[in-house]
Amino acid sequence: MKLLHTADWHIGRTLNGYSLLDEQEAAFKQILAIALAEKVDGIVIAGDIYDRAVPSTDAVTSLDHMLQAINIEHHLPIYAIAGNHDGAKRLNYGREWLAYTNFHLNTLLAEAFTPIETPEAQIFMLPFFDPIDARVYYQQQGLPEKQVKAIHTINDAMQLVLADLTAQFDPTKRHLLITHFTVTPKADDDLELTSETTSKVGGLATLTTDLFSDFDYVMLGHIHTRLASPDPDRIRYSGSPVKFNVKEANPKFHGKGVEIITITPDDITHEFKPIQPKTDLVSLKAPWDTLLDPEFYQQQPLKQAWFAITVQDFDRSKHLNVRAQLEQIYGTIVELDYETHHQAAMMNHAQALDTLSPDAIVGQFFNDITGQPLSKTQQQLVDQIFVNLRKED
Ligand SMILES: [Mn+2]
Repeated sequence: MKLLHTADWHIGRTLNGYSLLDEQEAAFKQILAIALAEKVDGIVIAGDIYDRAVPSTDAVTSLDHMLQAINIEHHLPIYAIAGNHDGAKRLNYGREWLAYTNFHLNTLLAEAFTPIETPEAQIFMLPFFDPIDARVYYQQQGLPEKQVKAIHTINDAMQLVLADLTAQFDPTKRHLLITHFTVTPKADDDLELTSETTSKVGGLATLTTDLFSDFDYVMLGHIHTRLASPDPDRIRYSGSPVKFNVKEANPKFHGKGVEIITITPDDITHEFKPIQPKTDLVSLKAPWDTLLDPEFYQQQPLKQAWFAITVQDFDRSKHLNVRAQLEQIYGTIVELDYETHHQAAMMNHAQALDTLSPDAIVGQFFNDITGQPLSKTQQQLVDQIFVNLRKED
């Protein structure tokens, strides 16, 4: 059996006010083409399908076309769960009908306890939930009040939920999990002896890989880069198909795509398949004169990419219509930042801060911001504040 693993589509998302819908549709076409070329048996969407609980009409229409193409036009099963960005109740609409065409959709915790059965595997689909959802669910299940009240953290909740999932295991099949959380590698093996305490105290807010050890493979959503996968072989993020923020313009974040999971009786493997951006996101940091120098800008994908530009060493008072001038050369600028003389100077000071006294740091800061040293009165005021502070110690 082969599955295509993707997540975090965030349909309807914008980047500093620019719609990403064209970008998302272009990525979708590639996802579908990969699914068909690889002849997968289904497409997994591990949460954050929409960007918001109440998506725009454009987002709804766009996603509708995508899901129709997969499920109706190409008869491919869909295994989708809600993420923290999705409105679980709204997204749930039509769930029972969708199942008739093998569009499997879980948005609520209560739906997670019946796996989808294929001849080779049980596919468990656990949507995003919080500890309160788990309390409500287990209360309804008649769990003793004391145990319900003991659910404080996602870790507490997950231990109960996973125990109930593994209770459904068919030992003749592989056990796959689709879910949407931050999962981190299990702490040092040195801590093994104290794991009883670490899981209760240290692991309060996060989930660690050891919780999922009963599953043969876990397909995650939530973190937008596959490089965050907490277990490189078995517990993986697919990452988002599209770059959503300027931070991801950094080349080290390059490599958006999907994963193809191949499940055989004795092995489960994954393979990354890249997706090319329609409009790339390029981050530049240079002084004003450089940015306007043809020798520099002719090296850039002018008017073809989106640019995030930081103007270094910048004196704002000397230039007008900065954005307009840059846009004329570069095209769309989704983010424009300035690094002033002061900021650059402060960055340099930052290294020296350790060696300065507190009142000297204040003086330095004042000088950096105003370009002038503290006056005698101001200096006395600062001194007095520090004297008072020391007294309070
Ligand atoms: Mn997300």
